[in-house]
Amino acid sequence: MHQTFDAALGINLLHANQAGADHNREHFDEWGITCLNIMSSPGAGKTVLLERTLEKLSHEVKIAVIEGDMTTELDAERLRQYDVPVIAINTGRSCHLDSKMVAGGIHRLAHEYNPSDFDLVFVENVGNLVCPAEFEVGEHAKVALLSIAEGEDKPLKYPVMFQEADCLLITKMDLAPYLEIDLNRIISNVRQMNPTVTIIPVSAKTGEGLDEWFSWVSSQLNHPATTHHYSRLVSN
Ligand SMILES: Nc1nc2c(ncn2[C@@H]2O[C@H](COP(=O)(O)OP(=O)(O)OP(=O)(O)O)[C@@H](O)[C@H]2O)c(=O)[nH]1
Ligand SMILES: [Mg+2]
Ligand SMILES: [Zn+2]
Ligand SMILES: [Zn+2]
Repeated sequence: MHQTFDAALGINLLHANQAGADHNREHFDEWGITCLNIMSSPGAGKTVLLERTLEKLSHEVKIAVIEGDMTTELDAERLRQYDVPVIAINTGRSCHLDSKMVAGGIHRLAHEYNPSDFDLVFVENVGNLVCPAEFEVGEHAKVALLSIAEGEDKPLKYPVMFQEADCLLITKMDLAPYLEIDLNRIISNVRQMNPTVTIIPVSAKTGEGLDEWFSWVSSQLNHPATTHHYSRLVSN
């Protein structure tokens, strides 16, 4: 997180962010929308996963995307090809989305569409394994991606992301034969951080694990996890 040299400032920042996250969640709940916050380090495969997911689910489920990137609308343009509303948010110098930026996005969505028509909003966060995990944006569940190429030790070195995730996708499984990496070791390191997280190894290239991912997404439509991660962070 930013400005960790001053713990009090950090707590204040998170408190202010939490008020905005609660505001956003109230909107989502009022409109009957489930919001999933998709997070990972840069390039782990968030946008490709969303492309596969929109391809599969956007005919049955009414979906919108809030796409966060520091600059450019490159990812937003990729997702617009699937005929869903994609609200692009450029964060400038900030390496995560905060609840105020996402509020801007959902107010735009509500202005341009009837928000009650939507079932599901995906937020693609800025590629970063650290602060997106701490800045709640009003989501009902957090999804973290870790690509198989990133190393077995990442859950231990970047614990907050793995502690906070409700679902962890281990991505790019098609690359596993080319790497000296032990999937079971990754899984046991994740379990050390978070014994209850749903873990799904996937490949957007071969389709491995995607059906299980689609089922998990569908299960969130009726029974969202709605964990209040922030309270846990502050009280600990
Ligand atoms: N081999 C393989 N490559 C993948 C897979 N998923 C994504 N990629 C590749 O990984 C690169 C990054 O994918 P993106 O989906 O753009 O990653 P991202 O997490 O959205 O990246 P940022 O938004 O920049 O953080 C692209 O070249 C993808 O084609 C996969 O399952 N297998
Ligand atoms: Mg992306
Ligand atoms: Zn940041
Ligand atoms: Zn509002």
